[in-house]
Amino acid sequence: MITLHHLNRSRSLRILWLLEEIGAPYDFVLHERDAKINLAPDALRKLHPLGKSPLIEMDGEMITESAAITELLCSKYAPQMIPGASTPAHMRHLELMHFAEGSAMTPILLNLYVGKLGEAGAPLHPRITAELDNHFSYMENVIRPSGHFVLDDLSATDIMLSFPAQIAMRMERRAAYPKLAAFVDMLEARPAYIRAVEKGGV
Ligand SMILES: N[C@@H](CCC(=O)N[C@@H](CS)C(=O)NCC(=O)O)C(=O)O
Repeated sequence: MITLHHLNRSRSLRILWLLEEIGAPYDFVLHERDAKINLAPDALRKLHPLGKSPLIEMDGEMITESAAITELLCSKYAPQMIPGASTPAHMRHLELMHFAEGSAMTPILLNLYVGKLGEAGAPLHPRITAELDNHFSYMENVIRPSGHFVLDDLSATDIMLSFPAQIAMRMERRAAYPKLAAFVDMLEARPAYIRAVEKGGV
């Protein structure tokens, strides 16, 4: 049995979406961000020292990190969402699974935090904006003609890259990255994604 500890308005939505896609049985526990400081409640830290979401409980283990969770859930319940070992698609899968949190999120988070500095952060913004576009344009250029990242159907990397792609759209880059925009439109129209939003909020 799987339990998802979900934080509202967070990267955990992609795990909730994945669980809905693969049809695995799971329990859902909603944790609400603090209304004033917007951080996770203490309840999450009591479950895991990092106090972050997504957090899943599976086979008696508490597991964090979206990419690890995605890989584990796909391996067990939807192996067709991971390209076969030793294929070029599998190499791209590995690269993009790590890229999502290890690279694409860096300028996104810098933009968020430096934005809070107001004028004091202004000298950093040209570099941050250049790096945002560096990462978004890489994503735009590796999307396949099918509109997915490594396979011609939904895969684990699509789940992981959904979050930075949605942020690109929120940053008003729809016209700059039309393939990313189509990817976001495609995933947000999927019945499993709609069910995830109904359950966990955006
Ligand atoms: N690299 C981690 C990031 C996890 C993470 O930072 N989650 C955020 C939500 S998007 C969180 O729990 N923030 C609450 C807090 O820091 O209090 C992953 O992909 O799972």
